[in-house]
Amino acid sequence: MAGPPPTESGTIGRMFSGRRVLAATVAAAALVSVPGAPASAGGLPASPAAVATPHVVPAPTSLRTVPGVSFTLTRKTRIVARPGSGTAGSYLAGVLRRSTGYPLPVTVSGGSRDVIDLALSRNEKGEGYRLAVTKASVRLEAGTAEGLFRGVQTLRQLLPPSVESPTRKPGPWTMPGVQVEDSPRFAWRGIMLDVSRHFFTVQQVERYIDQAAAYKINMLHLHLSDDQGWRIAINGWPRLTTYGGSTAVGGGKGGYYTQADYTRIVRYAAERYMTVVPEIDGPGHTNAALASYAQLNCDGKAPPLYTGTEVGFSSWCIAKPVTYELLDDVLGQLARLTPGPYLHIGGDEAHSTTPADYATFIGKVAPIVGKYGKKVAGWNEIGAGKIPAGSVAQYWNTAKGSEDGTQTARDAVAQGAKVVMSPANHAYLDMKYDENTPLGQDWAGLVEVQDSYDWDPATLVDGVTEKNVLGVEAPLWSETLVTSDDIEYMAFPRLPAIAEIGWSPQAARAWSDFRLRLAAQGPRWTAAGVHFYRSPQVPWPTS
Ligand code: NGO
Repeated sequence: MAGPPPTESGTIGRMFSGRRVLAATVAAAALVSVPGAPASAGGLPASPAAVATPHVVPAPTSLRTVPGVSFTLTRKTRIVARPGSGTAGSYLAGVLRRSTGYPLPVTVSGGSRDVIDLALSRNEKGEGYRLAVTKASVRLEAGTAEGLFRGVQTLRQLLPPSVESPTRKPGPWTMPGVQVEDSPRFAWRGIMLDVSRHFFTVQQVERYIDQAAAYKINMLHLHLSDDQGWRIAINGWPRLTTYGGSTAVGGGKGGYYTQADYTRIVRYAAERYMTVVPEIDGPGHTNAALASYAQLNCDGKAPPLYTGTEVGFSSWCIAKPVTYELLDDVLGQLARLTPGPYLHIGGDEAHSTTPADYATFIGKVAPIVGKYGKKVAGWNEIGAGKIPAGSVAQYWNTAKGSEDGTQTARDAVAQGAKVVMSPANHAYLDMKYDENTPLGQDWAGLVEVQDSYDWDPATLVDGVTEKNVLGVEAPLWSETLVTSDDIEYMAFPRLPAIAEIGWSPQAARAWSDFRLRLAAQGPRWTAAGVHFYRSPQVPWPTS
């Protein structure tokens, strides 16, 4: 390899002993207070190469810079996407062509100079990848196409922020010489979007998918039904959407996905190696469906549509066979439309269902999910019912102090379930940042960026340890959110914090280091037109 041997560099070259990480963090703080600016603090000379120090989020397992080495994209650069590399090459070309204006042809083979070379390798597995930037080329290797796609997200962050612009910018397009080795801590790194309280179009969902994919998110949980709206067309039950989907919180016009729309979202996500998990909430949070069909109600009377924000007042009629006929159709159709292994059955806040009825309900619905070849996912409450081993319980209560949440999560684990961590006081993107945040709620407290970052999924709930945890997910509930700007303002910069918790080793994570790397994302979001919250906790670059 050309150039001097790799050295551990300030910000994210690390070995994962606690001491080592601390040293790296301190060095980072001294060297880079403003990302991209020449390092001069502490009397150190500015770097001779005008190439920004890499500030990658989520932090890779190891990143070493190679001093004096860099790679510059040119009009002649080619992207070589070798057989088996999936969408990684074309996705990268799509991002880079917009801002560079270069042709960047994608070919299946090619030379060794002026190329970005994506190849499968037996040395890597799963989502793991290895990235080497030298003077002549960029080489990305992974065991799977998915791994290459994750590596592409790291590669993007090595280029100047304006590379994220949707329109042509001047460059130069230079990356620092690096060697990266990386693989994720957790298999499930999710986002959830509530399309029920307010409806978001396919295009809005796609925009959020791309924004999340940049931080290596791999699960998209769609909250498709709630008291205020039913958002997925189900054959044989047209009123669920034509009536039950006709409004939203505050009385807006609502909306719904046809099955073709849903399939478009699933495909768009799959091209970004993101698995869709559809949620049909029950037995609570069911008013929109109950309003659509009188026969679903125990008293045979349909309640009115609901556009408020209270929770806990609705329940499926547990004793009526029609409830399960409906759910068989809904879950069967969703299973057919969803390539991913999970169907999410909700299960939260069933305050109008007796505990015995709740257990009956879970006992009837879980087998329907199994019958259609899928695994059960649900909010942690499902642990109170009988669920098959291999199910997923999503912990959403506030950390500590939630006896019920802790108990049901443990009950789920005792039945062989894994836990996805979404503690509301850390991971809920709909919580306000501070008392002045114009959007969001505060029932779980105010959640500033550091609150979203400083926790460990493996120690949050007593009795639920690392081996029980499948991953993390950042839910975005939409009672107060209407536009894509609203989504982005609540998700950025907290979503990257949750993404890093899901991806990076716990021992490698420190807030003092993360806030600097996060600051470097600001100009990227500005270039991309992402509307984000300029948290005072983060030293955003001023220019
Ligand atoms: C709770 C509730 C949702 C709300 C959300 C608002 C869960 C799992 N159920 O979380 O219906 O929208 O809080 O933050």
